Amino acid sequence: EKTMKINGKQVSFTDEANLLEVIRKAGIELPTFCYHSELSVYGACRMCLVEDDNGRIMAACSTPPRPGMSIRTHTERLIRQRRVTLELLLANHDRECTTCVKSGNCRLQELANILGIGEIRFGQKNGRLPIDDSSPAIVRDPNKCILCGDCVRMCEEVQGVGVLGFAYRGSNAKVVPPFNKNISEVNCVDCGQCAAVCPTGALTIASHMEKVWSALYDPQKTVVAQIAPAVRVSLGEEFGLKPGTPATGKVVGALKKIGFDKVFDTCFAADVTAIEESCEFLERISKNQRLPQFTSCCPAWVKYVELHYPQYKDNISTCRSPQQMFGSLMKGIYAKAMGTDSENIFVVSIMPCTAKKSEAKREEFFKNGIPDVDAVLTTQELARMIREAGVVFDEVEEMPFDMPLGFATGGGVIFGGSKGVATAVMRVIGKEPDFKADKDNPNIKTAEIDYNARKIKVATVSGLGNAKKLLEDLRAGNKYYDLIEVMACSGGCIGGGGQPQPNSNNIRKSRKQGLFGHEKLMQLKSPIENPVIKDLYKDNLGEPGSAKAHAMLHTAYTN
Ligand code: HC0
Ligand code: SF4
Repeated sequence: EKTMKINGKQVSFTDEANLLEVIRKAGIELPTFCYHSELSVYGACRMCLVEDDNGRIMAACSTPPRPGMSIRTHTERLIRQRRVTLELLLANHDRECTTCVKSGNCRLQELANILGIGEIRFGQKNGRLPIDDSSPAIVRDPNKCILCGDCVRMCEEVQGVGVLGFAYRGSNAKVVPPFNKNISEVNCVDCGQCAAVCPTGALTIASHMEKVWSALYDPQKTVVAQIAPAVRVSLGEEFGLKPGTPATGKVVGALKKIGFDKVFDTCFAADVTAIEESCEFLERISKNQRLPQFTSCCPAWVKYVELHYPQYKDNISTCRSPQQMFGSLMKGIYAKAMGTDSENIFVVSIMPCTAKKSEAKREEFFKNGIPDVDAVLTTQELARMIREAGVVFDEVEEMPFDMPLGFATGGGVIFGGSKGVATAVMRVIGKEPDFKADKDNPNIKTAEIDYNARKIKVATVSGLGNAKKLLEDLRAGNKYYDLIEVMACSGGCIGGGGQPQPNSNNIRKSRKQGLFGHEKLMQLKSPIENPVIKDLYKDNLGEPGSAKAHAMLHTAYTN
């Protein structure tokens, strides 16, 4: 164990990567914009400056801790410097906080308050840059960018997509897509991870809240919600619950208070997905065709393959995602049973995800000009709507999901964390995979399953950067798997771009524990045990994989 002095007190440390980690572990908070433990160190925001006994000033994030060091974190000089840095950032920043969606959750606003910035002595830059709202998922407001580069590094280092970068120099520097194009014109996959790390309102989520309010106010419309698996263990964070606390009953209760007519569970549709996907998988295995089979429930992953690895398009399962299966079943079968029709039913998904907004708009998922899913709210947007409606979350009475589309098995619930989809698909064929980290790449988890004298090899991976490595291994013939689950966000949907911020590694772990702990309490584990789905096949679809099931639950991705 090594020791150093922070503000005159001895502090011990071990393998912390930098001074900032040691300082924070010692219970002292230093402000930062550009530091994220999962991204490379950029050292550009100059907020985490510290001073040694010789008056030397250094950025804590980019200084390795050394035994015997003695540093101070809050001297008069440091505080003055931080204030000037922040004032300069604010001078270049659109300060219309009252109308900014990020207000109350903005790091710039928070630090201006903590550092006691009362006035800004520098003149504001003239002229406003246009807002890019071309993407169905993300809105980019360059007037609010502080050039911390968090989004650039997230997109490049973690997601391996790389559609954001720095352009121009000096006071004209900007973060933009290549050639200053709009987001919709570049190879963005809508995962929203850029917005999840943006400390200000420069990258935010395209909102569907107005659309949903209008439907709720419209007496003609029957408004139904479906709640994604990952939302139940994260929404509570917006209202002071510990990350990972399951709040399913509260979410249902809150939606009813807001005015939703019915509240159903996406996990029900996830059960259907697992059944259809395993049927498709067994068929491919028996014919030895289009293997490996890739899961298709993450739309950012589907778009990633379409844009970046089109040679693998046929490997994607033809199953629609649970979100889209739900929409199709709701409008195609259950609307009638509810005494309404597909024109008057308005389906709202509550998702941890920004890419689900673009998925719902894909032309494959429209029938006669009507979308199967009308609006997609992220967890963040739902929290806003709850507040806007004056609903006190603490006091909301817990309620059960409505039947019949509110009944799910544990297999459907675990879809929200990585390994969940592949596990549920294997449960349908009667197996429980035991995933282990791959020895060559610990980010890939694999399992082998004995099935009819054949070994089935399953792999799961999350984070598109990790998926890219796996694809490269497949392409080079270094690796082979039969079934591959890919979720674009680290840890799966629990780490989605629409989840409450922060979305750090530790918080994701808690959400995952919450979700998998919640599934332990469920009586039925395998999707094929779901009684509502048994009836669905018996009364409507026939067998898994039937022509009718294909028409309603599968697709051909046409892009
Ligand atoms: Fe997911 Fe899903 S698990 S993608 O991450 O498959 O968004 O939570 O709703 O559709 O079920 C997101 C989460 C879902 C879908 C499900 C799948
Ligand atoms: Fe959306 Fe989940 Fe895919 Fe992330 S992993 S893009 S939250 S579906």
